[in-house]
Amino acid sequence: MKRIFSGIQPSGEIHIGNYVGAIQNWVKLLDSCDSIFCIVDYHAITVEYDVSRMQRNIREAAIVNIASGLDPSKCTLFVQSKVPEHTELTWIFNCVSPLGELMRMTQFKEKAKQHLRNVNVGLLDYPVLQAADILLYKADGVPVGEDQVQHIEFSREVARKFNHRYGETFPEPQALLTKSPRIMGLDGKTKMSKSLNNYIGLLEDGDVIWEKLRTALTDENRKRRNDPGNPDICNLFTLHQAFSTPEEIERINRECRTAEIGCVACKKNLFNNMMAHLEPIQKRAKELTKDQTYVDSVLAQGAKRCQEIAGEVMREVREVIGLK
Ligand code: AQP
Repeated sequence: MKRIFSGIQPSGEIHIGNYVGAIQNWVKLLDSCDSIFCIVDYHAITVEYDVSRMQRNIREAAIVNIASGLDPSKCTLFVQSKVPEHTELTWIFNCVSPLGELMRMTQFKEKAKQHLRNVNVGLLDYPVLQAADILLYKADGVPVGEDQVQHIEFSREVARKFNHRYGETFPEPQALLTKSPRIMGLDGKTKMSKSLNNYIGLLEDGDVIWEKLRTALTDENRKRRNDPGNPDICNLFTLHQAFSTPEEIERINRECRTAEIGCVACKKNLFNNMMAHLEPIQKRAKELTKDQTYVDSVLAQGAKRCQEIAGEVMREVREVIGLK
């Protein structure tokens, strides 16, 4: 059975970009892969964060993931900092990682601009920690959104460099994408992101979601109701593709281009489909919130299994690098 690994940062509310770009794929792969999912708290501390909210964010990330369909009997879910081998392997990978490549990473450049007063080494080293996360479990596949493809490419390079220097040890993992790998924020300008106020949270109330959709940017060139629109450049059409049926997507595509449907009706349609999808997740999340013991036990079992795998792989790594 192939192994997949993927992570999510406990950096705020999990949103429909995370869900459509990554979590849906995680759920789809559960039956065919040995699936390991990680709440990557070490990644989340590379930017300024509210220390008092961290544990709540970690717990909420676990709850949302389980409620979204990550059945704990079919996968392993754990918190990164509970397996210290992640940081140990990061150091070893630091010593084969090209600095120039790290400085050219798109996410680093964007984050460095966003956090001018806190361009720390961790921000630069983020892809190395990510390579360690993945390779510590010798994962074959990494289901992620498009924003992470460059980092997976980097992980492949780290595996190649390590193998070249020390002998064949790690597989080269493949990025696995969904059919909607990049969801833009409601402003239509930047990627939907927890750390930017441009998202629809998976657990948000219907009236909050409707207000966000109602005011979301569509095709900017469509000024009046009777102007034809262009779904190819409309962010909300991307969301229809994630939440509506193929027949509806086809109809919206046609009726938008001929101005038969206006943006408000199109948004209402999307809202109904989105809520039909999110309501069962929200209901399950409410139940899980009341059953903290269960959520904690899922994370504890996950950490136990990962400590075992990671311990094994690190023994092998220490041996091949001459530090046994
Ligand atoms: N907008 C998105 N569209 C598609 N996939 C996305 N992912 C994130 N945003 C989108 C995918 O979700 C997984 C978890 O990523 P993350 O925890 O880094 O999510 P985030 O919302 O991007 O988090 P932050 O804290 O706001 O981080 P930055 O600012 O770094 O983006 C990944 O598989 C990701 O690809």
